[in-house]
Amino acid sequence: MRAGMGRAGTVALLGRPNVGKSTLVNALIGEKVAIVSQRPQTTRHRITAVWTVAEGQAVLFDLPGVHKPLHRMNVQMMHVVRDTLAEVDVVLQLFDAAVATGGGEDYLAALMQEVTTPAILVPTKLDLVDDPDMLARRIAFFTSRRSYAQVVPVSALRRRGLEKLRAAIFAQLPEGEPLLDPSLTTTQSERFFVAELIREAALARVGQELPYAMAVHLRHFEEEEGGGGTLLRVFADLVVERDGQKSILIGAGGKMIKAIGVAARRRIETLLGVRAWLDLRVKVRPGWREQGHFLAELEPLEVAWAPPEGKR
Ligand SMILES: Nc1nc2c(ncn2[C@@H]2O[C@H](COP(=O)(O)OP(=O)(O)OP(=O)(O)O)[C@@H](O)[C@H]2O)c(=O)[nH]1
Ligand SMILES: [Mg+2]
Repeated sequence: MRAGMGRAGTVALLGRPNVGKSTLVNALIGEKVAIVSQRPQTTRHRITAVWTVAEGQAVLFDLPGVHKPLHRMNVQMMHVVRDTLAEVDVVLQLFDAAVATGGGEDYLAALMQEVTTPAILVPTKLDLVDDPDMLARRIAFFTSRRSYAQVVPVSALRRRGLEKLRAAIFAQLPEGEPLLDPSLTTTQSERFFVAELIREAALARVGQELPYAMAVHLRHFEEEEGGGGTLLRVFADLVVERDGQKSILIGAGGKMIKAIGVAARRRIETLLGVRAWLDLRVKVRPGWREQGHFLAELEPLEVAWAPPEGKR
C-alpha cells in the first residue's frame, strides 16, 4: 500500500491534566511536536499533529487537560476541548493508570457519556503500575459507564502498547485520502513552537504556582540566512502576574532567567536545526489570564494548509 492511502480522520486526546497526552502524541509521531512538563496544565492550546503511516493518516489533536476553569484563559481552554470533541472521528480518552480514580475521573466519565463519538480508553504510565488488579478496577471505573471500542494500556515513555494503539486508532477511522499534506508533522508555526519551547524550559525550572501564572509572549522573531545556516533571533517576554513571581524567574543575579535561556536555545537549535539567539525579559502583567486581547496574542499561529477537495 502506498503511504498515505487507506484511512484518514481526526483524533482527539482527552484526559485530565498531566496524564501524558502530549507525551503520547510525541511518541506516536516519533518527533517532538508538543511540549511536556511535570506540571499540570502544560498544554494550553489545541496542537495539531499529523501522523501519516502505511495505514493512512490520523490528524491528532493534543488538547489541554480537563480541569475546572477559574480564569478566562482556562474557560477558553475548555471550550477548545468541547469543540474538538464534537468534531472528531475518534476520541482517545487517557487516564493515569498509576493514580487512584476520583472526582476528576468521575467528571470525565460523565462528560464522555454525553459524547457519542467512538472512543478508545487509554490507561497511561503503565510502567508505574505494578498491581494488575488495581489497573483492572480503574479500567472498570470507566468501562462501566460507557462503551469503548477498545482498551489499550500504554507507556509512552517505554513505548509499550503503541503498536496496538495504532491498530486500534486506524480501525476506527473512515476510508479516505489524507486530510493534510503528508509531509507535515504539525500545523503549528515555527514561531509558536519556539515560544512553547521557551515555556517548557521555564516550566522545568520553576515550582508551585508560577507555571499557571506564566506565559511566553514573543515580541519579535526573525530568521536570517547566512553562511552558517539559518539564525533565529527571538525576543520574548516571560509574562507573570506579580513582582514576586518576576523575582523568582530572574533568580539571584539573573541565574534563573539565564538557565532558562540557555536550555531553551539548545532545544530550539536541536529540534529546528537552526542557530538561535534569544533575548528573554520578564514582564509583570497583572490579570493577564483574564485579558481577551492579550490571550489572543498567545494563540498558536498555524501554517497555511488547505484540506484536499471534498474534505472538511
Ligand atoms: N512514568 C511515566 N511518565 C510519563 C509517561 N507519559 C508521560 N509521563 C510524564 O507525565 C508528565 C505529564 O506529561 P504530559 O505529556 O505533559 O501530560 P499532559 O496530559 O499533556 O498534560 P497537560 O498538557 O498538562 O494536560 C510528564 O512529567 C511526563 O514525563 C509514561 O508513560 N510513564
Ligand atoms: Mg499536554
